[in-house]
Amino acid sequence: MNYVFDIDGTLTPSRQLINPSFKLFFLEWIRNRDVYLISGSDYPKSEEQVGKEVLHAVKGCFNTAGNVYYVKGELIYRQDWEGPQDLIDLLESFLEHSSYPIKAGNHIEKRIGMINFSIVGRNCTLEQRNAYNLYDHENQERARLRKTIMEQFPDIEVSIGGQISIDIYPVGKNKSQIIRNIKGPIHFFGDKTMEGGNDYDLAKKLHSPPNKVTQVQNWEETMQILKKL
Ligand code: M1P
Repeated sequence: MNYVFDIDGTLTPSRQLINPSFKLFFLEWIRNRDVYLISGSDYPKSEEQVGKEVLHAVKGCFNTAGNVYYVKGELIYRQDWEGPQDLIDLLESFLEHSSYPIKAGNHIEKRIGMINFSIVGRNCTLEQRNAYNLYDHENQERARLRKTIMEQFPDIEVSIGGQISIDIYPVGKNKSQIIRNIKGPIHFFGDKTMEGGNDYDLAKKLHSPPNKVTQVQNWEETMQILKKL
């Protein structure tokens, strides 16, 4: 069995560092197992969050929704994508018209193969991040942005990854694309496996045996489950 873990919300709190005791446990757990990581974030952020030891202990790490692949720190492939100018204009108009009062900066982040967009901005503090997340739960702002983009750009797919942002990429260039690089059955752990979430497309392809999907609420639940495996 291959084990694939999402990072934010599954192995760490969103955009935060891995818990030190969970890290020790996880390093031991992955010994002699075929383990891969997948994130919407880029490789440097994954390294910052889980550390080099974990990234080098797993078989491979897929980043920016599988548009980049690293094995033990070595870049294996990358698929670039420049979003069209019309899309950038639309994101800028969302920013201008959102009634959310805090705009902390770094709202449109171009990554390899995708664009990450956030109304509150990636430069927000942890407090601002949590506050936006609460606002979004109540107002469903990200779900509305997602719907509008997908209606206006049929070749583009949008998913809601972590707490404050949406991930935007060409249709099909979502996390499910990593399957072709992994031989054999896959047990996938993710926190956003519901429709619209950024683990959904991968989870959908793995829903029947011999594959398996486990949806978790947070890293604590992941740890409890791994202890029993
Ligand atoms: O990996 C999950 C998500 O983590 C971050 O989301 P947010 O900043 O909204 O909590 C982003 O890196 C996002 O791209 C990614 O999908």
